[in-house]
Amino acid sequence: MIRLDALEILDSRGQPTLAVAAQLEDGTKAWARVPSGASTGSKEALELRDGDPKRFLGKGVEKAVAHVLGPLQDAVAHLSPERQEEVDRALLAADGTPSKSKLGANAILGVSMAVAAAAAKSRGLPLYRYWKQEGPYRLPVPLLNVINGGRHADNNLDLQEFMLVPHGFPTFHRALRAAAEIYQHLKHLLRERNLSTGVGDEGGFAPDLRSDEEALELLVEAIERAGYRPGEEVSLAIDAAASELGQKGRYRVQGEAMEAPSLVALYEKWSRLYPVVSLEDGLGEDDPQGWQALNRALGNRWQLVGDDLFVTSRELILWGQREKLANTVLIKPNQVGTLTETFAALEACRNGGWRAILSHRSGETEDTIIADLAVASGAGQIKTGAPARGERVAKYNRLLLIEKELGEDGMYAGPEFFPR
Ligand code: 2PG
Ligand code: MG
Repeated sequence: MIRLDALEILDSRGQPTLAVAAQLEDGTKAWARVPSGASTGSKEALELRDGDPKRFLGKGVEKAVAHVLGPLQDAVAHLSPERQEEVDRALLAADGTPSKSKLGANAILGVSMAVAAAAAKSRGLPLYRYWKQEGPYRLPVPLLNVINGGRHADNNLDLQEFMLVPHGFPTFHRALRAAAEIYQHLKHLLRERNLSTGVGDEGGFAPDLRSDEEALELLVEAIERAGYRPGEEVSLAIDAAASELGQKGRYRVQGEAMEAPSLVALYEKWSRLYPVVSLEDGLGEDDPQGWQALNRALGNRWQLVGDDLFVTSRELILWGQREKLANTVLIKPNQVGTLTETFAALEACRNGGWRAILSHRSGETEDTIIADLAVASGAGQIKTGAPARGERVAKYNRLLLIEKELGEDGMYAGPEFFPR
């Protein structure tokens, strides 16, 4: 037996989102909260909004709440909470559309996650152990977004995210400490140059800079000031979110219009100048030829990550593997809408010899399920914003706790994933 509850709450941008609870026969009740993206891929499952301009400027989620309490409740009422696949199949059947547009992927994912959380709690297990009973466990390398641009900030940077990758440390907590120290040094550096230390949606600083390259330079300088070795201990990652930079293989970067080959050449130049190890959405979701060229040019040196390109869809990942478009996938449960489909996407990565990165959304809550997912899946990487702001550090703090809980049974993935 599963009894659902649902509530409209606020996300980190102050927009409404959904909290869903599942209560089981033994009385156990657990809540899950659903995140929300800004730079969304066009093939993502549909996030249902009320569209009533009198409430939250049209962004209310009362319909999604009603769908949880009505049709989704009916679909799962008599199922066993431990049978996640059956639960998720019933949710999909209740919706019946490929994009989950009838009941809303936010409503569906909320139920999917709440059921898992309640089942784990009723067994007295933390989620990561509920999903993976036996160790050893892998603690993920965090990709920390410390300079925000694009759709996540009102500054002049075209690219959306400039991240620290503290891979060269023996433990997760030591790696996180390095990133937190670098973040503070970066703040001082910006102040000294009279640049803004205001932050963007994911807690990274959002100054106006002369160019996107200057962001990379600032990061290298901040790493050095903090006393770490760029490239050896701490490297860089970029999310260009290039679907936002143009259409049909034409992009606008640093004031210049260019086609895929010029943008690939720019990335190649950066690969010689800066200690970058990972590039996400370097090209648009509608430019597979561009991706192939990028993969040929940099695929053996950089992690090339598809976010808008694959939207956590197993089918699209398999297509990407056949077409040799990338080598890594960003995994966001709310792009696809159920935990079962999220696991299927992770499995497709593993089977194809690709990497996977668990990821937050730019609109987040205090929910920490992606931290547990990262550990349970052994994906080895997580991207969840700056080492600042409650909704971001909630995930990092959860990982600190898991690491402590695991002791000898937990291994930091840094040296394994980014040997330098
Ligand atoms: C991204 C995400 C998260 P959003 O593009 O990777 O950083 O942003 O949630 O806005 O899609
Ligand atoms: Mg992205």
